[in-house]
Amino acid sequence: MATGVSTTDTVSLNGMRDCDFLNACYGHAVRRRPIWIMRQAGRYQASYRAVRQKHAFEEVCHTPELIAQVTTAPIVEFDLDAAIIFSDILVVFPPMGVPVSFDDGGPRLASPIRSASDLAALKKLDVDRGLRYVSEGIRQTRNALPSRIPLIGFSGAPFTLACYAVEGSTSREFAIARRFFHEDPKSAQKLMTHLAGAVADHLNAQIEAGVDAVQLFDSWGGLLSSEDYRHWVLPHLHEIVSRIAKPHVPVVLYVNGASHLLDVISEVGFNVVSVDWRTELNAAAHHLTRSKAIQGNLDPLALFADAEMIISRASRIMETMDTTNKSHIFNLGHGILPETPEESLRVLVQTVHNTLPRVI
Ligand code: 1CP
Repeated sequence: MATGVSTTDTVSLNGMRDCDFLNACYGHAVRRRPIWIMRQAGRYQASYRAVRQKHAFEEVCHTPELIAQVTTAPIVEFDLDAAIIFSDILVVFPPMGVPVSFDDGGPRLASPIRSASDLAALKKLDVDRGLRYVSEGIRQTRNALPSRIPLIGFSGAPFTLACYAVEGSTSREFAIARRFFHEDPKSAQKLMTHLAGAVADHLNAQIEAGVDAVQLFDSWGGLLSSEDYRHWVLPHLHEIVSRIAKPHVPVVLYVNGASHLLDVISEVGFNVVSVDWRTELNAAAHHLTRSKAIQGNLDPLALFADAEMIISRASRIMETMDTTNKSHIFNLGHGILPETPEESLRVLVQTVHNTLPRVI
């Protein structure tokens, strides 16, 4: 099922008639090619590190005033064209009865879900009670942000959430999680259904609180073959998209390592698909027939090159996108790394803003 496609020439949401990011999501003309960066509020910023000196990560995530502050900072500091609400994909777990902590090795779940009985103990997500602080953070961020800047809400996609739920921590291959899908497919499907319901509720609550677009992060979806992605993931993506469908809230899907999944993903009809640096932009444009825009796809490590090389690589991405029939939202292929020089991001944003967008 296709997500809402506007019939007007420009998108008018929250008074954002001329919003380049939202117009690009619908394949409409833009004045300037929009750019935002996954994990744009994070440790590469001196201002974020200063906040984290005083507050633990969890405290920032739970405090609406701090959410508004760190979400707004990269817009002001780097002239980015969209903000993404400061939160984490794992916030859905504690209200389901699965505590999560964060240390230097990444997230840890106290009680991973590895059996039918673990699954039976999993609570239904009550967003109004359990994630009220996210909605309040969105409201305060909306007030703090310049009115021309759209705010993106997000959730982990069900498979990526299932990876963490079963594995209990991060992993390169998520072998424990993928083994669970093969060993106990019935429980795995139940887990996916449970998570898909939670994702839809969480995204709808964010839309109600005032976000202008939503992005689903399927960071580990690329670990699956296209056959398994179709079987285990696709029905749940269809369900989420149909449950959140609003004509003026575009839906973006990010999948890391999606080259082999493009045809499968295309069936859902996301407004925008965000791809990593290994995915060929021409191939993505060719296969994603139902999407209006492609987001991506500079390698986050490319921001460690000198300015000349950053400009050249960014320009090549834009030239390639201009040969396709899709709009382009500039982004990295994955989150910006904590050690990235701030100056590199400034060079990148300037390069994108100084390059004329293709006339549609
Ligand atoms: O020390 C710190 O400040 C914690 C680092 C950190 C940050 C800044 C974590 C822990 N989460 C976040 C914020 C965050 N996470 C955002 C904020 C908004 C923005 O982009 O600016 C977003 C969108 C996320 C999403 C997220 N969290 C994803 C999906 C995107 C991706 O990177 O693939 C995933 C997989 C997570 C889990 C997570 N949370 C934190 C870490 C270090 C991780 C990744 C662990 C891993 O590699 O598996």
